[in-house]
Amino acid sequence: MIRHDWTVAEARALHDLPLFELVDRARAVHLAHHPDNQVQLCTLLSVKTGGCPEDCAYCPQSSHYDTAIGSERMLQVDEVLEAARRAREAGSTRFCMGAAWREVKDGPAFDRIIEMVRGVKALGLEACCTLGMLTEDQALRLKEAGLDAYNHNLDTSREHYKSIISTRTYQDRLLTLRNVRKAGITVCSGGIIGMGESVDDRVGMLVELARLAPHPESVPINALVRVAGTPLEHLPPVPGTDLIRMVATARLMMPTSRVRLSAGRAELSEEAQLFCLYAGANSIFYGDRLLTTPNPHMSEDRTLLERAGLVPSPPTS
Ligand code: SAM
Ligand code: DTB
Ligand code: SF4
Repeated sequence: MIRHDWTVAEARALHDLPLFELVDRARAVHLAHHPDNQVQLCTLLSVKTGGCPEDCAYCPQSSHYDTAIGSERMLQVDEVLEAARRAREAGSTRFCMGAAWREVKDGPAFDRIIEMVRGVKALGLEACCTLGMLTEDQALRLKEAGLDAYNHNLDTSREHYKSIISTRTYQDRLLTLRNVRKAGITVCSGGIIGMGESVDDRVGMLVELARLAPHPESVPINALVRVAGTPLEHLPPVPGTDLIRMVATARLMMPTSRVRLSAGRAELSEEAQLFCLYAGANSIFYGDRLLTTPNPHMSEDRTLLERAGLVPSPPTS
């Protein structure tokens, strides 16, 4: 049954089950709704890196913090399409373009994004963007260009949000998600664990995501990549079991969504990654880098999948 009325207490009761019981339940739901042994491979590319005016405490691209990432020029369309071609040749089916923007502004930069989306679609890939806040008109233009999905994360619970970001509100995020949905683009929205939040914050975020009707088609679960110079750099790493619990709880609450095991895999053992894929994750970021930080090497990921008998899922569009 698909539900949009989960309470934090209910979500918490699932999350806190003995691990094997939680995973057994999540696996049963997973098998009822998704083809077994398939993992969607998505490749990320930062098309505009650094210099972002927002103050997201986790982010190496925020201009508020002194990190190794400076503000770079926006990539040209052909540079992006070359990377997309390589991603397709490596077996990826979705290509996601990210920009370190607070919001999309109409004009030449957005026009260039539109060309990138058209080009990625012409290569036969699913196209996704993550560009910050969007108006309804901008979402419609992206849809017309063929955009399949828009990533815009809630990141954490409504309560914890204020301790992580001061330059925009939770409501701003929800409004953009609504604009994306209205334009007929699929929604990709999830968050990050390991930012000093409580377990109630973690499940509270899942409750907010599950409140969206329909549920987001993809739910990325990131473990914080602790980047030098950001306010969160000295937080402790996320234990693998915490990620497994988040993935399994997301799978139980949003049975038909793709759950993506996202940032943080480079610090996670192969066994913990496989446990997440067993517990309901069915998508990963594939490529040697995420946006600005390292991801496991593609050859390592291929080996991991092959050893486990997992195969890339076919494109859905
Ligand atoms: N600027 C746009 C925005 O914030 O929506 C798009 C790019 S932003 C980098 C996309 C997402 O990456 C963020 O919402 C956050 O969830 C994730 N992210 C950024 N830095 C991260 C980090 N250090 N560790 C884990 N996830 C991170
Ligand atoms: C998401 O949830 N995780 C990705 C993607 N959506 C855009 C981004 C992770 C970024 C990790 C830090 C970096 O590489 O800059
Ligand atoms: Fe900017 Fe996005 Fe990074 Fe926040 S997460 S600082 S909005 S690039």
